Amino acid sequence: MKLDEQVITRAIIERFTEKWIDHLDVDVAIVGGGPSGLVAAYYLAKKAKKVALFERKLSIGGGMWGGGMMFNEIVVQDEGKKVLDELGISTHPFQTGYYTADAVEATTTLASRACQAGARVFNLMCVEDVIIRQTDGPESARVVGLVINWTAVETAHLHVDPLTVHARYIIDVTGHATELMHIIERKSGSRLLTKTGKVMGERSLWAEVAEHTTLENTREAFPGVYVAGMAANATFGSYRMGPIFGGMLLSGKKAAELIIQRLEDIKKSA
Ligand code: 48H
Repeated sequence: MKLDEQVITRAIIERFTEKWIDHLDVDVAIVGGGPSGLVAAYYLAKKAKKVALFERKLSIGGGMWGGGMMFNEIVVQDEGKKVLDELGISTHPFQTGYYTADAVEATTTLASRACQAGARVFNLMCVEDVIIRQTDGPESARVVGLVINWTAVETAHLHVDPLTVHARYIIDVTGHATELMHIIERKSGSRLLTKTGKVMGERSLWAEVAEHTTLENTREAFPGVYVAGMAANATFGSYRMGPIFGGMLLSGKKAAELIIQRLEDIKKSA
């Protein structure tokens, strides 16, 4: 068979454009392709929800590739192991209640399960703002979409306007930076659903407490926006946990379950 460069080029442009147009209005837009974002994408897509995940970097996986301090192994506890089991990721008992997993196997399998379940990943795109609608004054404000741009535009500080995507729900899984919640705090003119009404900030390392609070803090932090993973603790003012990943996995799963419930409720009441 003779290969035609024009066909190859057209195939890429047409297929990417189709994929993108098909995801301009989604059930859930996920900001960040770290472990919690990928797990959320997997469980949402598995329930046939339309999911677009935006990741600033070329590679998805966030902080999981590097394990702890570039030793590419991660640790999970009993509860976290269950999620790895469900996803088909091998775990190895270390001592009672602690398991390790190869960080590269964990990251690549998470990514592949999310994509194969139907979630669409848009890498090299960053979310630079949100779309907010108010039906009745600032207290009725709700995030209804994202403002996205190429990472290359951000990196090169080019003055190029962004494009948009609409979503019924959004998950901020941007990790330690909690980027979306900071933008919403700054621009919405409304309080976040935290005690202070603002991003409360991440506290120093305390693995035991942080792993529990990651789950408790996985919830709606502004109408239409859930926080999960490290961003959940940063938003609601709890601790970091170091390279134990059970909380991240369980948090992504919990965010997906909460949103699935909300979407089902909307469907029933329609
Ligand atoms: C597009 C963006 C944007 C944006 C950021 O940091 P992550 O791995 O986040 P989590 O919460 O899934 O996992 C946290 C974990 O990796 C970790 O850091 C832990 C457990 N730390 C404990 C400790 O004590 O240090 O992934 C976030 C992803 C990254 O890939 C970013 O590039 C991406 O989000 N991202 N993508 N638009 N505005 N902001």
